[in-house]
Amino acid sequence: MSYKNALCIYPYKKELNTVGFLPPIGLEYIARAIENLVETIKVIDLRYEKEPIGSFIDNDTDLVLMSHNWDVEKEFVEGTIKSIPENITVILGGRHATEHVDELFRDNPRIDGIVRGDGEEVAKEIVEKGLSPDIDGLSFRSNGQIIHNRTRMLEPVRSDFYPNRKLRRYKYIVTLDEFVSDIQIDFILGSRGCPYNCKFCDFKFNPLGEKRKWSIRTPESIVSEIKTIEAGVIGFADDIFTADMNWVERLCDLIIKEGIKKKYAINTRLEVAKRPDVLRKMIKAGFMVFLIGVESAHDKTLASMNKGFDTAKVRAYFEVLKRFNFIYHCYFIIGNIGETRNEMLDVVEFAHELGVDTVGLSVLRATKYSPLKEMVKQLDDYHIEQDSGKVYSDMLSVEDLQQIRRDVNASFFTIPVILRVVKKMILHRLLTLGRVYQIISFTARRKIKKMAKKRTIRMGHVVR
Ligand code: B12
Ligand code: SF4
Repeated sequence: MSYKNALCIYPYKKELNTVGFLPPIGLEYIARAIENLVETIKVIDLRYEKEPIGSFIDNDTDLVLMSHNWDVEKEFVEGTIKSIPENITVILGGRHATEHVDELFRDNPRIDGIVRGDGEEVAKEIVEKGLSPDIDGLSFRSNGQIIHNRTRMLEPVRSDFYPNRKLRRYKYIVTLDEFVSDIQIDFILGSRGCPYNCKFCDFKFNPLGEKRKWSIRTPESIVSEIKTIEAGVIGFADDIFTADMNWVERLCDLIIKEGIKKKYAINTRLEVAKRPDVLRKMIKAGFMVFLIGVESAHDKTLASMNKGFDTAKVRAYFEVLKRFNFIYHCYFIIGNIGETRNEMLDVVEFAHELGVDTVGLSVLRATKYSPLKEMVKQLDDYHIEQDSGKVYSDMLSVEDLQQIRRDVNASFFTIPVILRVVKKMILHRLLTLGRVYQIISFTARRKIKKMAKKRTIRMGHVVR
């Protein structure tokens, strides 16, 4: 073996401000892949660690494996890379690393190698052979040059292989802003890829810009992994969990048969409403939160993004969904091409009419491989902000769009909506009465803070 003592690092301090920390299962997959090849292995998550990085490195450490998924906290991530002693090989992997190979090598002389795309097999080969031109999917530094090896073929998701959660030093807890629950959360991967083709979406692409072939694990393997998980709430990291409802039904049957009592959150599509028989089983098996992309309140937008449904269908699907007590968290995009400010604000009324429980709002982004890039290029009045990829127009700047996003968010969360969510959480046994009181006072505090902030902004406008 070329390396014996590995340290795996998740190198962020905050990640997102709104949701709590979720476990870095990508890095834990890498740890699982090499655990039998090295003599020692540690996984540390810097969001939790109080001690400096040096306290986890000893004289024997010869390999550092780091996830680099996002373009946030640049200084902190780069500082961490810089602080690794010279004698240790530093390898990066993950989404951001895959999309920014050359920039990262240029700006960080301490990076020895970058793994592009899925890292399990590449990491294994690195431990076995060192940084070698034979390893597909690896870019590495050699005599002052950057060598880019061939791209690796994408493998289907594996049934026999789980992330290594045993090396975890922390408990991951459901958190929203300052509200910290006592509920443990974990993540699991049941499938990879997505058979649909929505135009704005890069879920279905791997970080190399290739459309990953959709593949699923056996329900048996998922259930046996679930049995190893301590947390009561599990999020499926799948791009789309419900592409094959017969598979979902088999999984539910197995969970019910095994008597497993956990709660699950999934990314899904509205078309699940076509199978109320499976929805009934999903409730029984513990499925609780549906994350659904509705994207817009307007037919012209839904058609242009190739979403596969119009607003009439959305209404019809929700008529079925409303019969089930899942918590519906729906994604909407602010800044859809061709929509006016008022059309964007229509999200509030549309979501209320449907019976959506919570909304996830994001400003339209054209990421590195997004087909949207071509679309925007053809339009004189639309542009892409360089670093963020956010799409804006001559009519509405990125700042305007962000304000619309804040306005939609603030108007959506009314008292009846909040009470419905609380009721559903009680039904799913996620909340006790004590917790309900805490949430209500937390929400009230948040609302008051927001109103105060809004007033300050308005006053700011008057002064200017
Ligand atoms: C869970 C999740 C989150 C969690 C992250 C939890 C965590 N700590 O990991 C949270 C909620 C924090 C999150 C936030 C965001 N997310 Co998110 N998220 C996901 C989701 C659903 C699952 C990620 C996952 O676990 N995948 C499964 C694991 C196995 O894959 P993986 O992490 O990629 O790891 C593999 C490789 O990358 C590689 N690898 C990873 N690390 C390493 C390290 C080494 C050394 C090596 C060798 C290899 C390697 O090997 C791993 C195994 O194959 C994905 C969608 C998806 N299906 O992937 C979106 C996704 C990654 N998120 C996305 C986005 C856009 C965001 C947000 C910007 C959303 C927002 N508007 O705020 C934020 C960004 C956060 C930030 N800091 O700014 C996009 C990224 C798009 C892009 N092109 O970059 C995705 C793809 C969804 C999408 N298309 O919109 N997200
Ligand atoms: S938005 Fe969802 S359904 Fe559409 S392509 Fe992306 S992952 Fe698939």
